[in-house]
Amino acid sequence: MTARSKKSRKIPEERGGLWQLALERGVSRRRFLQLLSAGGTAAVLAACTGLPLPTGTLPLADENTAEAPPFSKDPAPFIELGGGNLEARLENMQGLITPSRYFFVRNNSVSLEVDAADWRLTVEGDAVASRLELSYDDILNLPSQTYISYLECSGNQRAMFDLVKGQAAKGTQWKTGAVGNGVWTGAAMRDVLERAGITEEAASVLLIGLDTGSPEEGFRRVMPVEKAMDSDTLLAYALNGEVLPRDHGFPLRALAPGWVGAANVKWLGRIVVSSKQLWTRNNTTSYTLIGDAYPPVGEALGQPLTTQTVKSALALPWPADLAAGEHSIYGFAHSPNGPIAKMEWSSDFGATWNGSTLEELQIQPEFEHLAAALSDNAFRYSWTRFGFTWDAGPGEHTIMTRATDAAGNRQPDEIPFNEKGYLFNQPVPHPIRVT
Ligand SMILES: Nc1nc2c(c(=O)[nH]1)N[C@H]1C(S)=C(S)[C@@H](COP(=O)(O)O)O[C@H]1N2
Ligand SMILES: [Mo]
Repeated sequence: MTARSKKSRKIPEERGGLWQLALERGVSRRRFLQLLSAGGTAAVLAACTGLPLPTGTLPLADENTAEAPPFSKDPAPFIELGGGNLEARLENMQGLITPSRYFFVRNNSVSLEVDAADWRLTVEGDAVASRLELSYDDILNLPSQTYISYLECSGNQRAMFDLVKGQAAKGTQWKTGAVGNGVWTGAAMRDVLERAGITEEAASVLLIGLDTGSPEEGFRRVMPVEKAMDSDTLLAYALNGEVLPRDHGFPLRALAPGWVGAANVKWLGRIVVSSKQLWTRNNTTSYTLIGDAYPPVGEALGQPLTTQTVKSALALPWPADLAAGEHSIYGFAHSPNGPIAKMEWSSDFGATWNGSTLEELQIQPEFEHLAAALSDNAFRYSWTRFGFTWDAGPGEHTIMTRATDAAGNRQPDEIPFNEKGYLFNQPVPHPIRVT
């Protein structure tokens, strides 16, 4: 018996999160070891969830020289916006958790295919004691957390600058579907930074994705050390109990709950911890609020984005077609500051507002098997589903919705313009034709 296989016989006790997950799924110790030696940790995760291995872990066909397809998932249920962007249809989402087949994708280039066996995460920079290199197994061996969080692109609802305010903003013209709500599993980013010996001087944590195609070498986004060291910020390797799909960053992505989508770097390969405030394209010209209302900060042309804002949308096609009569209308609302406390809707452009029912934060039957794996307080970053009954009369209508979070933040009547169209959160007048 080789040293390597001897070592793997002892693994379960040290496997922490993954072995725990296997136990919860009723995978025997023997089967766990078999899976581990045959297909590595990805095979164990796949067995735990009863789902096939992600294509990212399968060998490439030899003749596969054609240009890589931009996505690994079926684009059919989405609105294709061109480039690497798949907009979700909220009306497909029948429960609290967004199935990954309906989860939006935002790629600055294409979905990268990474072999987890060769992949390493490196942590370096002048504000760590020493350079650290971790394998996929090393990451899976760290203590894990599982919680629900929404993930939203800062450009979600960008089309509304044009459609609602009459001033078009540059960028992908998302309507309301650049958002989803997932069950995420991962290690705390803090644990990895501490293992590298992060120092008191640390100021910026630069996350670098392995995808090229963006103007800089890899997709780069700077995170302030406070957010990187927040115990809720994850290095995530599973979505909805499955191995993280390739389109969402297999093998590892950052998860920065409440923060703009761009902070959640996919196909993460390098972390640079710096004692200086770092500036890159993605916190100076992109993912930055630029406009009269946003005085420049540091080397940025405006205000670099941090958190998302309180927001809501109806789960209806755009425009929606309904038959005259009573309808149950529903939608989703979210805030980076915790739960939604109040929802209102208006069919007269906000002249009068009506109360809406907030649904209990509860996992739908499709994902009930994940309930046991949830950490304490696992719904704190979840979106909320809301609903109301609308008696539709024939004609052209609009319905607006307005969310207020538990901290008292309400969607504003009007927001100032910014050149790249980020963080639109005025109530959206959703067009509905009734016949
Ligand atoms: N490496 C890498 N990470 C990335 C991106 C990217 O293009 N490359 N896009 C970012 C943006 S702008 C968003 S909104 C989210 C989208 O995550 P999703 O595609 O999993 O929904 O990923 C972020 N992480
Ligand atoms: Mo984004």
